[in-house]
Amino acid sequence: MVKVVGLFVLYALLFYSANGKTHHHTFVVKSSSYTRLCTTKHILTVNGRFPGPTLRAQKGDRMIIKVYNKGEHNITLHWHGVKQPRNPWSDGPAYITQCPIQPGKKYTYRIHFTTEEGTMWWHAHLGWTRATVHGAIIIYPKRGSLYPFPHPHGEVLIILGEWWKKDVMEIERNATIAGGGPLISDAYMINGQPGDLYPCSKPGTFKVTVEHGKRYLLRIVNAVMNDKLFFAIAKHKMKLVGTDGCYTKPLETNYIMITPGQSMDVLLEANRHPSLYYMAASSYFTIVDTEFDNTITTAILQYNGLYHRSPSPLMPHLPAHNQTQAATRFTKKLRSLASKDHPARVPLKVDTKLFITLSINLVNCSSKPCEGPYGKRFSASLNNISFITPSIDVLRAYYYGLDGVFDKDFPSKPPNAFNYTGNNLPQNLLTPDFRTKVTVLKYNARVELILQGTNVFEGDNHPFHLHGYSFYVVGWGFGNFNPRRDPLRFNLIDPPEQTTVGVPRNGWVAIRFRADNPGVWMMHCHIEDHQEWGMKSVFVVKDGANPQTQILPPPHDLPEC
Ligand SMILES: *[C@@H]1O[C@H](CO)[C@@H](O)[C@H](O)[C@H]1NC(C)=O
Ligand SMILES: *[C@@H]1O[C@H](CO)[C@@H](O)[C@H](O)[C@H]1NC(C)=O
Ligand SMILES: *[C@@H]1O[C@H](CO)[C@@H](O)[C@H](O)[C@H]1NC(C)=O
Ligand SMILES: *[C@@H]1O[C@H](CO)[C@@H](O)[C@H](O)[C@H]1NC(C)=O
Ligand SMILES: *[C@@H]1O[C@H](CO)[C@@H](O)[C@H](O)[C@H]1NC(C)=O
Ligand SMILES: *[C@@H]1O[C@H](CO)[C@@H](O)[C@H](O)[C@H]1NC(C)=O
Ligand SMILES: [Cu+2]
Repeated sequence: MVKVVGLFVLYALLFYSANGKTHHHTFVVKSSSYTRLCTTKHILTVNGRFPGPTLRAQKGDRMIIKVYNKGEHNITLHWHGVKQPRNPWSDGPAYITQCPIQPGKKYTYRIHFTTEEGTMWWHAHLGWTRATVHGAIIIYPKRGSLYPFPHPHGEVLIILGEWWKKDVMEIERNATIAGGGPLISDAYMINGQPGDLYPCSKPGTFKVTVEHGKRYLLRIVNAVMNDKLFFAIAKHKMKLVGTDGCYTKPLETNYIMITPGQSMDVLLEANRHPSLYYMAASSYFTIVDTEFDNTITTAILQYNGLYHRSPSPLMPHLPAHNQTQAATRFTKKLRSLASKDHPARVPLKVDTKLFITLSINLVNCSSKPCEGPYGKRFSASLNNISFITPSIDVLRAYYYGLDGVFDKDFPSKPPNAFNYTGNNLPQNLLTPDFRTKVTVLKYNARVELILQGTNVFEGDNHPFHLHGYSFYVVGWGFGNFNPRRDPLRFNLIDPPEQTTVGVPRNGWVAIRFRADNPGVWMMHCHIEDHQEWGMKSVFVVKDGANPQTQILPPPHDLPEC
């Protein structure tokens, strides 16, 4: 009898921990009125909120999210950094894994949190809708397990965003027609608020109150469209403990550099003189002679207590916008935790090697003069392929074997070798090839991917995001990747595990992952401009031999094109 009860308890525990809890949410996408920078405008929101609702769960839990599109734009939602094992149907990128949810229509996303732990986020994945349709995802350790760092007294969510006084959908439309760079933003924001340094913004400035002597976990998400940011807190050091939903070795730092798409968890000890301190963010921007949003967003960290007078908050030191040295001084120190409970499972052997160049291109205009440099249009490419978005999704075409939607021969290396990071590159490199090509990977392939930045037209730091996976950043450097010398320096012990990595301007990164998630997964630059110009591609990961390693069947409510 005792044995039976014991077995039952064991079974119940296993069942419970294997399945977790299922959370239900309803997301109503609709237009709402918001006033920022002295101007009122209508923006697309979820449930009328900006930033959108925060999703909270524990590792192993599931979520069912019913989305109703009551707005006037097509939309899809993506769960950024969540692997969605075997279920690309709920991943979200428009025309890659689903057709848009059209105005008046609905779709239910099914999310399964498996290995992720920490801060991630969700956002719309169709053009510029993500400028205002985004929010955080927080995954706590499983019941009965702890953080791999001292327990914080409280947590503070910091969502970095970007604001335009004009309508973002119209800005996108205009830029697409004219072929130039879109209007730069009027402000950056912390939790939807520009902060004290912008007009009409002071009363709304985000403020957090802390107790002296306590420890806080800051969960930072970069949800801006086009800019990498430096973020710092006056007089306070931060201790980085996680990136993109994976733990890191604790890293003490005065500032972080965070690219669009990345999230970072940092510990803050409230151990300074009780007062008011600014948290602030500004752009890390490396392209010369190009206009960018050179403003600073602030929020206030206030110690609880009574002060004789209300002091004005101190400003932190933020590196200058072009301080690549400061950016790399931070990123080069990132290491995964690689502990017994959170091991680094880096593929030590590789059977699939890919080498992909990242270029910004310029193409001739067919009719009227265009607004890009030299009267041309902007474009962007991977291995010289500028991705043409198909009119039905790649996943459906793959699953049902529909012909004519995509080709399977995305090149595994650049079609022509050249000095990728050279100066004054020949003009004929400017024009890419416009195609819808995917890379097919065998199930469980051990993949090494070199992402090589190029100086075609202009080099930039491109934050690359892979859907369906996390990957290990085993190496990086400036200049051209050297296949003989550079692999000797790869870190196969404790490389950072990420889902978005900034490829240094005129440099490269090497990532490794095991292709153990069958499906159709997008990879793209998370600078919105670049991805719209074509700096994106798709991996089709084939099914494994047994049903547990195969893609799930499509849901019955999948939107139609
Ligand atoms: C878009 O272009 C039109 C026509 O040139 C112009 O009137 C409008 O102000 C532009 N909108 C934005 C948001 O730039
Ligand atoms: C950064 O820009 C400033 C001017 O804004 C310039 O003086 C400085 O040389 C630049 N530094 C680097 C590292 O490019
Ligand atoms: C683009 O236009 C330039 C100038 O008219 C011309 O020299 C060049 O051959 C064109 N390139 C392509 C790819 O058509
Ligand atoms: C490539 O270009 C860079 C920058 O101009 C230069 O320093 C380097 O020597 C070139 N490499 C080769 C192999 O030509
Ligand atoms: C890219 O493709 C275009 C069109 O096929 C071709 O003209 C150009 O030479 C290619 N560029 C490179 C760098 O391979
Ligand atoms: C919305 O999506 C449908 C299906 O793909 C498409 O036919 C329609 O043109 C889209 N609407 C807009 C405004 O892009
Ligand atoms: Cu980019």
